[in-house]
Amino acid sequence: MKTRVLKHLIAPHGDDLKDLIVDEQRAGELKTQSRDWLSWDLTPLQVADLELLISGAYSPLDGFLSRKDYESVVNDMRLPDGTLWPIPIVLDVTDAVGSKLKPGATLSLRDAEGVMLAALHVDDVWTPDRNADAKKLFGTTSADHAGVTQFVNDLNPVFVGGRIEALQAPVHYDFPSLRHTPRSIREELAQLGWRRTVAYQSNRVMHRAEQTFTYRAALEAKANLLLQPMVDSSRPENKDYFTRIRCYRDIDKAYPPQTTRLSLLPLHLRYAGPREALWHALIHKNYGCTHFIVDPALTNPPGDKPAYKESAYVDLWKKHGEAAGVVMIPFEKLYYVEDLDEFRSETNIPKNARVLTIADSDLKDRLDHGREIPDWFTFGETAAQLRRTHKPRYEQGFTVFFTGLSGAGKSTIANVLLVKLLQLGGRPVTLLDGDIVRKHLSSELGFSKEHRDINIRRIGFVASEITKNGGIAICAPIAPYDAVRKEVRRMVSPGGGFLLVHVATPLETCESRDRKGLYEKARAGIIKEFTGISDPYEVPDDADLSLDTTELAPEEAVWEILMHLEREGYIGVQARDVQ
Ligand code: PPS
Repeated sequence: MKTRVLKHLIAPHGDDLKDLIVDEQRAGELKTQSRDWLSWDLTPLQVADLELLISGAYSPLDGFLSRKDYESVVNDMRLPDGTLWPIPIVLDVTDAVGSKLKPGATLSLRDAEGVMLAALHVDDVWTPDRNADAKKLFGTTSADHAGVTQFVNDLNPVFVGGRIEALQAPVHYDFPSLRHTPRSIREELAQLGWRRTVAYQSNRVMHRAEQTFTYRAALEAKANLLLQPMVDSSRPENKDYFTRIRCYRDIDKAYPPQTTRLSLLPLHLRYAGPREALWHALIHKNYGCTHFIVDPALTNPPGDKPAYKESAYVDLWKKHGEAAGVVMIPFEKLYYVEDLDEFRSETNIPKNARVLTIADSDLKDRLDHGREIPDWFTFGETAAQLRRTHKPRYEQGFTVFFTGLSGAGKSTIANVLLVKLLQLGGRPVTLLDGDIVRKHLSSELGFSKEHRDINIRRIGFVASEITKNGGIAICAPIAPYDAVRKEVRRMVSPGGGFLLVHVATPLETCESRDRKGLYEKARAGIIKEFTGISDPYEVPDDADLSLDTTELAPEEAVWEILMHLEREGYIGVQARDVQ
């Protein structure tokens, strides 16, 4: 009965939907045998690939590609038997593990907790020329291309290919009710009688424009809609997928009842442009979809200029669309035409009509400052979800990071700032002064570049935790190196504000003060590697404020910092609060 119903659906890629989970008896055997096997702890990307292999989303693959398959995919976008498959699915391991593996061996694949998920029966172990292969896959070897760096730098050097026997799928505790296998989605589509289904895959929050586009696309294709938001948490920009998925859970209701289905896709992006979009289409076909909305923004690497033009997607589809067996629907950005109270594509906007859009940066700005998010732009539930996560700046945490020479006045200003912020109230304040940190966090460290960088990274980590949780961190180390200061900014910024204050008191002033007598010792060569004397200080080019204490009293310096924080919206300072 079930087979007859399923027949109405589009066939899986390669006609056979894989399911790599073995029965209980075989699982027991594999577990027992695994005592003698080598183990590999899977990376997040590999866990995602394994999950999609196991569930059949990567049908017709039944394991990680062997060398012959890999080369055929990289060179021709096809498996050796001619089946279209544009992206290589590989298991990359370290030299140490690779050197111990031979064809015929079995490798046990484990998740981060050490649970054995699958056995890999090794066919091939080889070291590919990843630079040459990146050129074929991405059309470039540029280090600015996120796909290239992921493939060339992030993957381990040795690839292992072979068939998979799985004991269990990776376990997810987040949104379990929204996770499905291609088989379960297919059964559901068949039961609902959906023969034609449009897949929409996205790693962004959907607003009214995207909802309208997907609704119209499904209507035009006389099809239903499968929304597949991605749950790739490997990159910082995708970290907050919890908020995204909560938004999707609500947006579901914006479509007519019984027309739309929501399911999470644990897929990691490769940023391989058109060939990746073609690959996504095959995955959606395995979920039972006949149409696929192709948004070039999804598979282009992040950057100002797209690496792959829209026309490249259309061209590749012309060449391989038939082999893919899925209809491509090019995504179109829609604009809100105020006079018509309607979304239109760029070519359909009446002359002189007032068009409204909100760019990502504008939306962030509105959230930062607690400004209105208009109803024409997004749904009330979506705006509320975004506000829950992205608090206005006056409720966000922040870090004030001082840098400057020894004796420049960092600690004095930091202490006054601490007191003023406590007087202002509203947030917990933590002072991470150079001396305190060196005593409690970095007591084993010296003053080599390597040790100073470790010290600053530790401070950055603590500051980012404090900031993320809504507190204020004041840091006051010398922090002489630019690169690690920038690293700290990148660590802290996603969770709140970051203000770099250069205490730019000149060396002569610091040396003439010489409160601790350290300069004298440094000049005499008693203290080695002393910043400004026998060790470098890289003046920041990205300081938000620069203060020279030769001319400023500590209270004046702190007042400038408070004014800056107020201008940026992090605090509201009334005169009585700081007097
Ligand atoms: S760093 O470079 O940011 O890791 O340094 P930091 O943790 O702020 O520590 C600086 C304080 O350590 C004392 N000290 C030295 N400073 C610079 N170079 C050398 N070689 C050195 N040896 C000891 C010095 O008192 C610094 O304190 P401040 O408060 O900056 O004067």
